[in-house]
Amino acid sequence: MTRISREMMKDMLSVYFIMGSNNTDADPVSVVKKAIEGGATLFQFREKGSGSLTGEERVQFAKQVQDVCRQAGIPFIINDDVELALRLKADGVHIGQDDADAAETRAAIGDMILGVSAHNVSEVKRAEAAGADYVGMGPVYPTETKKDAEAVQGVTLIEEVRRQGITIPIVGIGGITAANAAPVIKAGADGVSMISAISQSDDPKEAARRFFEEIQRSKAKS
Ligand code: TZP
Ligand code: MG
Repeated sequence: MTRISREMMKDMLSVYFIMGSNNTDADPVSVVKKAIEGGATLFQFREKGSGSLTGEERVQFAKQVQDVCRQAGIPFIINDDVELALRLKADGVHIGQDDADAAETRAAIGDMILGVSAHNVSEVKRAEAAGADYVGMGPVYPTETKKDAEAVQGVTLIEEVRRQGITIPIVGIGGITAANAAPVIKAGADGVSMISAISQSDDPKEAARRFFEEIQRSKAKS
């Protein structure tokens, strides 16, 4: 295998759906299925926080979701668990600043996709140098989903990263809906990621479809 190209990565980041079983009251596997039917382009398995599955139950759930992603041809990324990602032969891993060292993670996963959360320009530069394929930046808007999220930053940090000529693929995160996604792309992001706007929608397929249309439109303009 070889590392994913930047062009492909930027395409995949368009509608990056993230979810764990505790982010929905519906059947989580069917929510993922519907999100992909609607247009999600990438999926992150993020099974953490109160009420989340643990141990073998978590692993079995991950495998089910991975199957759904495989059948749909959508890459399956695992949040913060290199061991599980290697065990399941996932398509990638996403780590936060407090989770693991990005360079060590890159060494452990070979050419799998590596995403790193970054909250300022120097974290973006370090992630890029350590071999990240993309950075997640946020929270762009206020979020109810991540209780320990950093301060809301709007789109100014994404603009600043691009102003400095940094070209790593970027995905915005935090409180993003189809209605407020356009400024994130305009600022220089290659896509948006979301949990609740899809996972808590009564119609996850339609919610994902709206994101997809909005992002296609915004990318065509930028
Ligand atoms: N990291 C920063 S904000 C956030 C994460 C995981 C939560 C995003 O969830 P939502 O529901 O899309 O605001
Ligand atoms: Mg983390």
